[in-house]
Amino acid sequence: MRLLKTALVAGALAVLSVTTIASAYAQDTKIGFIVKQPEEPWFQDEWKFADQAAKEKGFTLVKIGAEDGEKLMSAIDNLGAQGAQGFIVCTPDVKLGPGIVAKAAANNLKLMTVDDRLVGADGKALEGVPHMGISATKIGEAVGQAIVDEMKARGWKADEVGAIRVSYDQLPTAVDRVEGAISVLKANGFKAENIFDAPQAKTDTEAALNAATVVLNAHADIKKWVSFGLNDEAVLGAVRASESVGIPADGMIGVGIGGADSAINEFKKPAATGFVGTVIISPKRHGYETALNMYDWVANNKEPEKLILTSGALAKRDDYQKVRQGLGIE
Ligand code: FCA
Repeated sequence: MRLLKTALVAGALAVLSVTTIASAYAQDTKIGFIVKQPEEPWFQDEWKFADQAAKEKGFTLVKIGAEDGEKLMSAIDNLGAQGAQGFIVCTPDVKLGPGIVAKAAANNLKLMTVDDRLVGADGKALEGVPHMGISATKIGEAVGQAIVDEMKARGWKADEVGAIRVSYDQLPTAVDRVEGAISVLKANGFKAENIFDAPQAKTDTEAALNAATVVLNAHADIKKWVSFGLNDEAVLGAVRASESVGIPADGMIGVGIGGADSAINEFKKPAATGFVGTVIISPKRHGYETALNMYDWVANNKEPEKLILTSGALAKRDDYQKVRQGLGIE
Protein backbone atom coordinates (compact mmCIF):
# COMPACT_ATOMS: atom_id res chain seq x y z
CA MET A 1 0.00 0.00 0.00
CA ARG A 2 2.70 2.35 1.08
CA LEU A 3 4.68 1.41 -1.99
CA LEU A 4 1.70 2.19 -4.23
CA LYS A 5 1.24 5.58 -2.57
CA THR A 6 4.90 6.45 -3.15
CA ALA A 7 4.60 5.42 -6.77
CA LEU A 8 1.49 7.58 -7.23
CA VAL A 9 3.15 10.60 -5.66
CA ALA A 10 6.25 10.11 -7.80
CA GLY A 11 4.07 9.83 -10.92
CA ALA A 12 2.20 12.99 -10.05
CA LEU A 13 5.46 14.80 -9.48
CA ALA A 14 6.75 13.61 -12.82
CA VAL A 15 3.64 14.94 -14.57
CA LEU A 16 3.94 18.19 -12.67
CA SER A 17 7.56 18.72 -13.63
CA VAL A 18 6.86 17.97 -17.30
CA THR A 19 4.12 20.62 -17.44
CA THR A 20 6.29 23.07 -15.55
CA ILE A 21 9.05 22.57 -18.09
CA ALA A 22 6.62 22.86 -20.99
CA SER A 23 5.17 26.17 -19.83
CA ALA A 24 8.58 27.55 -18.91
CA TYR A 25 9.68 26.63 -22.41
CA ALA A 26 6.82 28.51 -24.08
CA GLN A 27 7.54 31.56 -21.95
CA ASP A 28 11.23 31.45 -22.68
CA THR A 29 11.09 31.41 -26.45
CA LYS A 30 13.52 34.08 -27.58
CA ILE A 31 14.01 35.05 -31.20
CA GLY A 32 16.53 37.48 -32.65
CA PHE A 33 15.80 39.86 -35.55
CA ILE A 34 19.03 41.32 -36.92
CA VAL A 35 19.00 43.99 -39.64
CA LYS A 36 21.81 45.65 -41.59
CA GLN A 37 20.44 49.23 -41.48
CA PRO A 38 18.39 49.88 -38.36
CA GLU A 39 17.99 53.58 -39.28
CA GLU A 40 16.16 52.76 -42.54
CA PRO A 41 12.35 53.06 -42.21
CA TRP A 42 11.85 49.74 -44.05
CA PHE A 43 13.76 47.87 -41.35
CA GLN A 44 12.00 49.76 -38.57
CA ASP A 45 8.71 48.65 -40.08
CA GLU A 46 9.91 45.05 -40.26
CA TRP A 47 10.77 45.23 -36.55
CA LYS A 48 7.41 46.81 -35.76
CA PHE A 49 5.53 43.95 -37.38
CA ALA A 50 7.85 41.32 -35.86
CA ASP A 51 7.03 42.85 -32.47
CA GLN A 52 3.37 42.32 -33.24
CA ALA A 53 4.01 38.59 -33.75
CA ALA A 54 6.00 38.43 -30.49
CA LYS A 55 3.14 40.04 -28.59
CA GLU A 56 0.57 37.71 -30.10
CA LYS A 57 2.53 34.52 -29.43
CA GLY A 58 4.17 35.61 -26.19
CA PHE A 59 7.80 35.20 -27.18
CA THR A 60 10.67 37.63 -26.65
CA LEU A 61 11.98 39.43 -29.72
CA VAL A 62 15.56 40.68 -29.56
CA LYS A 63 16.15 43.40 -32.16
CA ILE A 64 19.75 44.05 -33.14
CA GLY A 65 21.26 46.38 -35.74
CA ALA A 66 24.43 44.99 -37.36
CA GLU A 67 25.98 47.33 -39.93
CA ASP A 68 29.01 45.15 -40.60
CA GLY A 69 30.21 41.57 -40.41
CA GLU A 70 31.98 41.94 -37.11
CA LYS A 71 28.88 43.32 -35.38
CA LEU A 72 26.79 40.58 -36.95
CA MET A 73 29.04 37.76 -35.73
CA SER A 74 29.10 39.10 -32.17
CA ALA A 75 25.32 39.64 -32.29
CA ILE A 76 24.86 35.94 -33.09
CA ASP A 77 27.15 34.91 -30.21
CA ASN A 78 25.23 37.27 -28.00
CA LEU A 79 21.90 35.68 -28.93
CA GLY A 80 23.40 32.27 -28.19
CA ALA A 81 24.62 33.43 -24.78
CA GLN A 82 21.15 34.87 -23.98
CA GLY A 83 19.56 31.50 -24.64
CA ALA A 84 17.73 32.43 -27.82
CA GLN A 85 16.59 29.54 -30.02
CA GLY A 86 16.69 31.18 -33.42
CA PHE A 87 17.03 34.38 -35.40
CA ILE A 88 16.06 36.12 -38.61
CA VAL A 89 18.67 38.21 -40.36
CA CYS A 90 19.07 40.74 -43.16
CA THR A 91 22.83 40.66 -43.42
CA PRO A 92 25.09 43.63 -44.22
CA ASP A 93 26.94 41.38 -46.67
CA VAL A 94 25.45 38.30 -48.35
CA LYS A 95 28.93 36.84 -48.95
CA LEU A 96 29.18 36.20 -45.21
CA GLY A 97 26.71 33.37 -45.85
CA PRO A 98 28.80 30.32 -44.89
CA GLY A 99 30.19 32.15 -41.84
CA ILE A 100 26.69 33.06 -40.65
CA VAL A 101 25.47 29.49 -41.10
CA ALA A 102 28.46 28.18 -39.09
CA LYS A 103 28.00 30.78 -36.32
CA ALA A 104 24.32 29.97 -36.01
CA ALA A 105 25.05 26.24 -35.78
CA ALA A 106 27.83 26.77 -33.20
CA ASN A 107 25.31 28.66 -31.05
CA ASN A 108 22.58 26.10 -31.65
CA LEU A 109 20.35 28.73 -33.25
CA LYS A 110 17.83 28.20 -36.02
CA LEU A 111 18.45 30.56 -38.93
CA MET A 112 16.19 32.30 -41.43
CA THR A 113 17.04 35.19 -43.75
CA VAL A 114 14.90 38.09 -44.88
CA ASP A 115 15.27 40.52 -47.85
CA ASP A 116 18.87 39.65 -48.78
CA ARG A 117 19.64 35.99 -49.48
CA LEU A 118 22.94 34.47 -48.36
CA VAL A 119 25.35 33.23 -51.00
CA GLY A 120 28.13 30.66 -50.80
CA ALA A 121 31.77 30.94 -51.96
CA ASP A 122 30.58 30.19 -55.51
CA GLY A 123 28.16 33.14 -55.44
CA LYS A 124 25.12 30.85 -55.53
CA ALA A 125 22.25 31.20 -53.06
CA LEU A 126 22.45 29.04 -49.93
CA GLU A 127 19.19 27.25 -50.63
CA GLY A 128 19.16 25.32 -47.36
CA VAL A 129 18.52 28.49 -45.32
CA PRO A 130 14.82 29.44 -45.29
CA HIS A 131 14.42 32.83 -46.93
CA MET A 132 11.76 35.46 -47.53
CA GLY A 133 12.59 38.03 -50.19
CA ILE A 134 10.80 40.15 -52.74
CA SER A 135 10.16 38.98 -56.32
CA ALA A 136 12.94 41.27 -57.40
CA THR A 137 12.79 40.97 -61.20
CA LYS A 138 9.01 41.37 -61.32
CA ILE A 139 9.07 44.34 -58.99
CA GLY A 140 11.86 45.89 -61.06
CA GLU A 141 9.70 45.41 -64.15
CA ALA A 142 6.84 47.21 -62.40
CA VAL A 143 9.24 50.10 -61.73
CA GLY A 144 10.26 50.16 -65.41
CA GLN A 145 6.63 50.11 -66.52
CA ALA A 146 5.73 52.97 -64.19
CA ILE A 147 8.60 55.01 -65.63
CA VAL A 148 7.59 54.26 -69.23
CA ASP A 149 3.95 55.18 -68.49
CA GLU A 150 5.01 58.49 -66.95
CA MET A 151 7.31 59.22 -69.91
CA LYS A 152 4.34 58.71 -72.23
CA ALA A 153 2.16 60.97 -70.08
CA ARG A 154 4.82 63.70 -70.31
CA GLY A 155 5.31 63.16 -74.05
CA TRP A 156 9.00 62.20 -73.71
CA LYS A 157 10.82 60.30 -76.46
CA ALA A 158 13.18 57.55 -75.34
CA ASP A 159 16.21 58.87 -77.22
CA GLU A 160 16.17 62.28 -75.53
CA VAL A 161 16.14 60.78 -72.03
CA GLY A 162 18.97 59.60 -69.79
CA ALA A 163 18.48 56.84 -67.22
CA ILE A 164 20.34 56.63 -63.91
CA ARG A 165 20.79 53.05 -62.77
CA VAL A 166 21.65 53.52 -59.09
CA SER A 167 23.44 50.25 -58.51
CA TYR A 168 24.71 48.02 -55.74
CA ASP A 169 25.85 45.07 -57.79
CA GLN A 170 27.34 42.98 -54.97
CA LEU A 171 23.77 42.27 -53.84
CA PRO A 172 21.91 39.87 -56.18
CA THR A 173 18.42 41.17 -55.33
CA ALA A 174 19.62 44.70 -56.20
CA VAL A 175 20.85 43.52 -59.61
CA ASP A 176 17.58 41.70 -60.30
CA ARG A 177 15.56 44.80 -59.39
CA VAL A 178 17.44 47.25 -61.64
CA GLU A 179 17.76 44.77 -64.50
CA GLY A 180 13.99 44.19 -64.33
CA ALA A 181 13.46 47.93 -64.78
CA ILE A 182 16.00 48.13 -67.62
CA SER A 183 14.36 45.27 -69.55
CA VAL A 184 11.11 47.26 -69.71
CA LEU A 185 12.89 50.50 -70.67
CA LYS A 186 14.68 48.70 -73.50
CA ALA A 187 11.47 47.04 -74.68
CA ASN A 188 10.09 50.57 -74.98
CA GLY A 189 12.85 51.97 -77.15
CA PHE A 190 15.47 52.98 -74.59
CA LYS A 191 19.00 52.56 -75.95
CA ALA A 192 21.64 50.88 -73.77
CA GLU A 193 24.00 53.84 -74.26
CA ASN A 194 21.48 56.18 -72.59
CA ILE A 195 21.49 54.12 -69.40
CA PHE A 196 24.22 55.20 -66.97
CA ASP A 197 25.46 53.22 -64.01
CA ALA A 198 25.71 55.08 -60.69
CA PRO A 199 27.33 52.64 -58.26
CA GLN A 200 26.58 53.48 -54.64
CA ALA A 201 29.04 52.62 -51.87
CA LYS A 202 26.21 51.91 -49.40
CA THR A 203 22.49 51.40 -49.84
CA ASP A 204 21.40 54.76 -48.48
CA THR A 205 20.30 58.12 -49.88
CA GLU A 206 23.59 59.91 -49.36
CA ALA A 207 25.61 57.31 -51.23
CA ALA A 208 23.06 57.35 -54.06
CA LEU A 209 23.15 61.15 -54.21
CA ASN A 210 26.93 61.08 -54.58
CA ALA A 211 26.84 58.39 -57.27
CA ALA A 212 24.04 60.06 -59.26
CA THR A 213 25.72 63.48 -59.12
CA VAL A 214 28.72 62.05 -60.96
CA VAL A 215 26.46 60.79 -63.76
CA LEU A 216 24.52 64.06 -64.06
CA ASN A 217 27.68 66.14 -64.21
CA ALA A 218 29.19 63.86 -66.86
CA HIS A 219 26.09 64.24 -69.07
CA ALA A 220 25.06 67.85 -68.52
CA ASP A 221 23.68 67.99 -72.08
CA ILE A 222 20.79 65.67 -71.17
CA LYS A 223 17.83 67.54 -69.66
CA LYS A 224 15.32 64.75 -69.13
CA TRP A 225 16.10 61.95 -66.71
CA VAL A 226 14.62 58.81 -65.22
CA SER A 227 16.04 56.92 -62.25
CA PHE A 228 15.64 53.63 -60.46
CA GLY A 229 17.56 51.57 -57.92
CA LEU A 230 17.15 48.84 -55.31
CA ASN A 231 15.04 50.89 -52.91
CA ASP A 232 13.41 54.27 -52.25
CA GLU A 233 16.59 55.64 -50.69
CA ALA A 234 18.55 54.98 -53.90
CA VAL A 235 16.00 56.80 -56.05
CA LEU A 236 15.62 59.65 -53.56
CA GLY A 237 19.39 60.12 -53.82
CA ALA A 238 19.14 60.43 -57.60
CA VAL A 239 16.20 62.84 -57.30
CA ARG A 240 18.09 65.01 -54.77
CA ALA A 241 21.10 65.00 -57.12
CA SER A 242 18.94 66.16 -60.04
CA GLU A 243 17.57 69.01 -57.91
CA SER A 244 21.07 70.05 -56.90
CA VAL A 245 22.16 70.41 -60.54
CA GLY A 246 19.06 72.46 -61.37
CA ILE A 247 16.84 69.91 -63.10
CA PRO A 248 13.20 70.83 -62.31
CA ALA A 249 10.75 68.27 -60.91
CA ASP A 250 9.15 67.82 -64.32
CA GLY A 251 12.55 66.87 -65.77
CA MET A 252 12.97 63.79 -63.56
CA ILE A 253 10.97 60.57 -63.22
CA GLY A 254 12.16 58.51 -60.28
CA VAL A 255 10.36 55.35 -59.16
CA GLY A 256 11.49 53.58 -55.99
CA ILE A 257 10.87 50.30 -54.21
CA GLY A 258 9.76 50.10 -50.58
CA GLY A 259 6.93 52.41 -49.63
CA ALA A 260 7.98 53.06 -46.04
CA ASP A 261 8.38 56.54 -44.53
CA SER A 262 11.20 57.55 -46.90
CA ALA A 263 8.72 57.48 -49.78
CA ILE A 264 5.66 58.58 -47.84
CA ASN A 265 7.39 61.72 -46.52
CA GLU A 266 8.27 62.61 -50.10
CA PHE A 267 4.63 62.20 -51.19
CA LYS A 268 3.51 64.41 -48.28
CA LYS A 269 5.55 67.37 -49.52
CA PRO A 270 3.28 70.19 -50.70
CA ALA A 271 4.74 70.22 -54.23
CA ALA A 272 5.43 67.12 -56.31
CA THR A 273 9.11 66.22 -56.73
CA GLY A 274 10.85 64.02 -59.30
CA PHE A 275 10.09 61.05 -57.07
CA VAL A 276 6.85 60.08 -58.80
CA GLY A 277 6.14 56.66 -57.38
CA THR A 278 7.23 53.60 -55.45
CA VAL A 279 6.43 49.92 -55.66
CA ILE A 280 5.24 49.25 -52.13
CA ILE A 281 6.43 45.97 -50.68
CA SER A 282 5.16 44.45 -47.44
CA PRO A 283 7.10 44.93 -44.19
CA LYS A 284 4.22 43.08 -42.57
CA ARG A 285 4.95 39.89 -44.44
CA HIS A 286 8.71 40.35 -44.05
CA GLY A 287 8.49 41.19 -40.33
CA TYR A 288 5.37 39.57 -38.88
CA GLU A 289 5.32 36.47 -41.03
CA THR A 290 9.04 35.66 -40.75
CA ALA A 291 8.88 36.07 -36.96
CA LEU A 292 5.81 33.86 -36.80
CA ASN A 293 7.45 31.23 -39.00
CA MET A 294 10.54 31.22 -36.78
CA TYR A 295 8.34 30.88 -33.69
CA ASP A 296 6.55 27.91 -35.24
CA TRP A 297 9.89 26.33 -36.03
CA VAL A 298 11.23 26.81 -32.49
CA ALA A 299 8.10 26.10 -30.47
CA ASN A 300 6.22 23.65 -32.69
CA ASN A 301 9.03 22.14 -34.72
CA LYS A 302 7.32 23.24 -37.93
CA GLU A 303 9.96 23.97 -40.52
CA PRO A 304 9.38 27.09 -42.60
CA GLU A 305 9.18 27.03 -46.39
CA LYS A 306 12.62 27.28 -47.95
CA LEU A 307 11.75 30.21 -50.21
CA ILE A 308 8.95 32.76 -50.10
CA LEU A 309 8.93 35.63 -52.60
CA THR A 310 6.55 38.49 -51.94
CA SER A 311 4.97 40.89 -54.41
CA GLY A 312 4.58 44.66 -54.57
CA ALA A 313 2.09 47.26 -55.73
CA LEU A 314 2.77 50.59 -57.43
CA ALA A 315 1.74 53.71 -55.54
CA LYS A 316 1.95 57.41 -56.29
CA ARG A 317 1.34 60.66 -54.45
CA ASP A 318 -2.41 60.47 -54.91
CA ASP A 319 -3.11 56.83 -54.05
CA TYR A 320 -0.43 55.59 -51.63
CA GLN A 321 -2.80 55.54 -48.66
CA LYS A 322 -5.22 53.27 -50.48
CA VAL A 323 -2.43 50.96 -51.65
CA ARG A 324 -1.02 50.71 -48.12
CA GLN A 325 -4.45 49.90 -46.74
CA GLY A 326 -4.84 47.17 -49.34
CA LEU A 327 -1.56 45.64 -48.15
CA GLY A 328 -2.71 45.82 -44.51
CA ILE A 329 0.16 48.10 -43.49
CA GLU A 330 -1.68 51.38 -42.87
C1 FCA B 1 17.13 45.16 -49.32
C2 FCA B 1 17.18 46.67 -49.33
C3 FCA B 1 16.10 47.26 -48.44
C4 FCA B 1 14.74 46.65 -48.81
C5 FCA B 1 14.80 45.15 -48.70
C6 FCA B 1 13.50 44.48 -49.10
O1 FCA B 1 17.59 44.71 -48.09
O2 FCA B 1 18.46 47.14 -48.90
O3 FCA B 1 16.06 48.64 -48.59
O4 FCA B 1 14.41 47.01 -50.11
O5 FCA B 1 15.83 44.66 -49.56
